[in-house]
Amino acid sequence: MSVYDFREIEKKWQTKWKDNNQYKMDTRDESKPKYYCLEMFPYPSGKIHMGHVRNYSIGDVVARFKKMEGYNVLHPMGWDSFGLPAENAAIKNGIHPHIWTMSNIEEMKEQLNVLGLSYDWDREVTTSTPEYYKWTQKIFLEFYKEGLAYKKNSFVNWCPSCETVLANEQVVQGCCERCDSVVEKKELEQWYFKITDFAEDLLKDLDKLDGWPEKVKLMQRNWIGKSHGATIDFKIKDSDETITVYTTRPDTVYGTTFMVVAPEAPLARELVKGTEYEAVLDNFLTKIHSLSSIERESASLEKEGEFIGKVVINPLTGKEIPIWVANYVLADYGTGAVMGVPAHDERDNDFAVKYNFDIIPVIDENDKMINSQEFNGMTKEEAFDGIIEKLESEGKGNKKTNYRLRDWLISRQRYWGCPIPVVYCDDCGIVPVDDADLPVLLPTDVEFTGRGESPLTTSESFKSCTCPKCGKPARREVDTMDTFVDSSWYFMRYIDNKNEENVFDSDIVNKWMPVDQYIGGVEHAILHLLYARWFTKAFKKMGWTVHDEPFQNLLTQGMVLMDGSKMSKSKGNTISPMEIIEKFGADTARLFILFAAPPERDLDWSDAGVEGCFKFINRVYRVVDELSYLAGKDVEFGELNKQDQEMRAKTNSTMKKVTEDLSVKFGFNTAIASLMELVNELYKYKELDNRNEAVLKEALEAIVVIIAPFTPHLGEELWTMIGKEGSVFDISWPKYDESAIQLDEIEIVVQVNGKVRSKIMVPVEITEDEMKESALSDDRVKEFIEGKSIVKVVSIPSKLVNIVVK
Ligand code: ANZ
Ligand code: ZN
Repeated sequence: MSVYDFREIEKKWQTKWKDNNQYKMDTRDESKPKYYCLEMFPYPSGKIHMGHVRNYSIGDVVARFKKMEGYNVLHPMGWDSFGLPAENAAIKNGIHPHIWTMSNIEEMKEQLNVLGLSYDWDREVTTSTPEYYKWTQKIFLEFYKEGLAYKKNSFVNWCPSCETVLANEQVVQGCCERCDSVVEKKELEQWYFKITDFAEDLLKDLDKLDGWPEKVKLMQRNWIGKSHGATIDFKIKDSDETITVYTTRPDTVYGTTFMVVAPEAPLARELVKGTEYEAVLDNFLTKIHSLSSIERESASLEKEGEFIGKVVINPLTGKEIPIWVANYVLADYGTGAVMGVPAHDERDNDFAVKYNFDIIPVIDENDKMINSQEFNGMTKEEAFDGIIEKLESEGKGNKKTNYRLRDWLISRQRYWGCPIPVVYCDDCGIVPVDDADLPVLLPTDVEFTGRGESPLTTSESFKSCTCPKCGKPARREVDTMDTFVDSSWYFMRYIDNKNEENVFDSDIVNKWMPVDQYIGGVEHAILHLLYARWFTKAFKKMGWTVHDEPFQNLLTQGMVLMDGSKMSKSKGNTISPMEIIEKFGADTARLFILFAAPPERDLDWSDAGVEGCFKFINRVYRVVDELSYLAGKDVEFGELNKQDQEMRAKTNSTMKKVTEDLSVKFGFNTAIASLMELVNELYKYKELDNRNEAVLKEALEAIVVIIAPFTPHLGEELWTMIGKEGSVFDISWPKYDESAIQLDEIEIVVQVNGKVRSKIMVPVEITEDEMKESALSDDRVKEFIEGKSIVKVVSIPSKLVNIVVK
């Protein structure tokens, strides 16, 4: 008898897989249908954590199962390897970010291999290598040509500690997502991607994504934030100019008693130009700049403002209304100007109370319009349409939909990112780098001090260049791109990662996209997915690809918790995957993580659970070892007795359940649970004196095949032990014998007071008492007997239960 030596087994199979190129696949092989299984690629921090183990174990089961189902499976892995940590390491330890990154990648790749993941490493992409970022740069230039990348001067979120610009989404409640410092505002010229051009498509195409969790689609919808309303023009008194506001409540226009403008908006500056109010605005700006964005956007913000000297006229009432600047108006939403309706808007109300503006209600308690001239008596919905119509006919406003979505600010004042491939020439302005000169390489002579603006400014060799257009001395762009740019198209590069001529070959990408199954953390539910969706739409518009959406199905896996809270370094409640693997092996780690909870739910770490899985694996190993003598034996079912039939039924119904669990939903935990039952049954059955060896063999093979995708090293080992050749992953997923299952259960009818109320499945050999019990505990039956008293229960064996209640 041999013992389960996971160290030897796992090493052995990892080596074999590597030597045999087991996971190499050919995207141009058309003999099978394609299946693209993708897990979110990691940032190479150097060590994998339990979240990775979970994410990648799920993906691995899907990939292995789909392959056995007969698909040509693309299952790649790579590295999202630009980003701040490498640069911080350089500042702290003086290691060049490239060296730090590459050594982390090596370490992490080793760890992923130790987990037994079925990646085709020939398709690996590393976003920080010139081979990859050359194409990120090419994409940028194509976007620029299409007008999808542009530069603008604007107030940006500035983290004083990271000394970098942050995108809105990197600001969490007014603080830097990375270091928690309070974010400030700073005016800079920045590159943007015009994602708002596709706002409507990004919203509407969510409806096509049946395979996405509703909650993720909702988060995307909210982020895009479409609203319906109107723009209304207010004429400035004694001037030809007008101020346009965006409102979602045109029905309240008669209740407008003031106008408020965002102090940072260019409009505010224009309004005070050349007047004594210039100083007022300046003072006010200084005052609010010391306010954090948390405070600016919070509902409880103490509203503050200043009159800035001008008056507008309400287009419908002709009434004069003062213009103020106010801290609660945002410069980059709508038009940056708001009509103040204190009777119906809370923020406006706070402001009006503080500064003594009139509060005129225009809708009464019965939801009828008042104080609104000819609209009085209407519902607010009627007034909404009616007022827009009136404004439009008088040329004073327009119906308007608005999106909360902002363009994507991609400039970063950082070194370790993809250089933006443009130069600035005094004569020619912004000049794109020629394709032939790509990639614009990151220089190596850079100082990492952690201060000032982009570190690239410290490299003279990088900064000074010649203009591609006129040949005169020019300056190179010193900002790099947001790393979300790199991860917005990596899944297309995997398909054709060796292409040296182009970003990718359109034909092959069109064949392989969209990704059939994408798996990753819910923390990427908004930005990464939105950006990847936008890239996909932009590529389509440029004629590179044909698909509308990148990810057909999305699984967002739950977190790995320890005592109810997320495992995290800062909380010190982490378990290192490598320690677990050391102790129990990768197969046990994988099995536990797949068994402990459904994939989309949070999972509570349990040492006892891990040990339980280890014991189970040992149990499987022992029984296979014990029965492996059957390998060389020719056996036949012959005449089967009741117990043989039951064992066969169990084997085949388990096969059926696992197949369904894996192909229609991600029922890994339930699949493993039924496998455990099957193993228990086999243990009992094999002890019978008159056991049938063909039945044993059938059960044994089923167990080996079922366990293989979850615990691949063990699967291969057992496959060899039962006398099979080659890899278990090269076989077709076995079919089950439906006729063997039928025996196992029968359907019986349940009546309440003589009326058929339910049909339930029960084991063939059920006793009458058990039959009655099952009937009484059936959910549908319960509805009819709840709160009533049971007079009697009668039954006909294998057929019917009748419950009499009153
Ligand atoms: C008048 C009004 C009356 C408004 C009322 C609301 C309620 P959503 O729904 O989020 O799109 N608004 C417009 N631009 C703004 C800006 N730059 N900064 C701050 N607030 C702004 O919000 C649209 C509403 O937010 C608009 O409708 C406007 O106030 C305000 F009973 O106009 B409303
Ligand atoms: Zn020039």
